[in-house]
Amino acid sequence: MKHELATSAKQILLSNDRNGYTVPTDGLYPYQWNWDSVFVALGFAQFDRNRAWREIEILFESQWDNGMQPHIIFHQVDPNYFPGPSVWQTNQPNKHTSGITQPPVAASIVRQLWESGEASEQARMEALYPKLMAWHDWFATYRDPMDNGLVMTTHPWETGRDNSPEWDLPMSGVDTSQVGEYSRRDLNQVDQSMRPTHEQYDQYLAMVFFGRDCGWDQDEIVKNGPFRVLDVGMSLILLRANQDLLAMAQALGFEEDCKKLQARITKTQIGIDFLWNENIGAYCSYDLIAQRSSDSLSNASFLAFYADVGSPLQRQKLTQHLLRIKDTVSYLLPSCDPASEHYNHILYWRGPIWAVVSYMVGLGLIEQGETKLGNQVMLDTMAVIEAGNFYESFSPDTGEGTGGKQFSWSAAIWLHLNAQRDTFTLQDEPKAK
Ligand code: 9WN
Repeated sequence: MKHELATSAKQILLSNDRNGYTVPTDGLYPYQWNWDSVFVALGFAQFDRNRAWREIEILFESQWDNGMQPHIIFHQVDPNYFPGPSVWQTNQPNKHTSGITQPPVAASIVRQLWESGEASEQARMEALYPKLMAWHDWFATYRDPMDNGLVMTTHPWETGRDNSPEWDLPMSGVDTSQVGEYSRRDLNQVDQSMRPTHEQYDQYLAMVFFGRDCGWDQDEIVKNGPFRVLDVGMSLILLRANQDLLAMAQALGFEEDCKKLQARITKTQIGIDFLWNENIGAYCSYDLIAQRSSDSLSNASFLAFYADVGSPLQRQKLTQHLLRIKDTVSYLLPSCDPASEHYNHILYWRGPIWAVVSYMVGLGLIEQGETKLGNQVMLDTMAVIEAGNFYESFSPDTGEGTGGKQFSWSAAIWLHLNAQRDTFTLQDEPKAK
């Protein structure tokens, strides 16, 4: 059974391979996506390490000169996806990309590949290192408006958690009057009940048009863009990624970079308290335009462990939330709190489980000594993928697959976790005498 699943998972990655990069799924997402690709590398690493590195190397070939690593690389034109390159109009020399970024997971995965690889693979880490650093510099230059190490996002697509209720308030102010007619392609592949509404799509496009109309001028987008939100997910992912980049800088003996990275890490470790919402008992995203917390607990809030932040009391509040949620769903970890009025077990980022976020949360819990809960997250993640068959996401209530089928990152995360399956036990740890 496990052997057959491993064969299917491998097959999905190979069939979504487009000569060195991988599409998230055939049809629905026909291009290379940023954070999808770095997670996909973890899956390839189980059977083809060269291909794993290649995935990330090809991604970074399309990095912008200002350091931004875009969220989509349009390696060729495909009519199945909207909005494509002719809508984004990013006009970058020799590259066709979207105009926004995505969560900076890459440095953390590159560190894993490097540490688990042969000595000869160090050269590939070394070649990627300056590109990762340039991307992190871009975040520090353009996306830290409060100078407290928290990431400001300018589009829900940047966060990767596209229509989380966290964005409802900030999106409500977006003027859609100039959007005009367009034809969505996602609904040709996936039922509307699982996808964002038309109103949300109008808002997504209005934000793209703002960027396009100012020529993707970062200063303008950051100062006057219609969506300016401190994202708890990207902030915690960048904090972790800075720690992983620091480990690489230390190994390479880059002293100046070490100092710079350490200063950024410290800044975020202090700054993150700005996002702590005492009423909710969690870190929550924050709308910089309305100056209000989202008051919304999502799977990203639990990335606190992955980023190694939080006082003992804050961590206790987070684990209490997890234990409560565990009692109300069949599988951890839903993308939205099941107690929220917005919870819907099949609707995009308002309930379904995304294996990649669960993987980061599970890893953080295990690293920080919440082993049993972390193992539960990992086992549930594997269980839904096995029940739901490599879909894009999964219902926490029924385990059924939601969104796109034959999904690369679900296959990759399963391959990665399956290789460590025996380490995920649910027995209580023996009490110290
Ligand atoms: C927009 C590819 C991407 C993921 C995102 C997920 C979804 C795109 C969309 O698919 O976003 O970027 O069209 O819905 O939300 O996390 O990277 O899998």
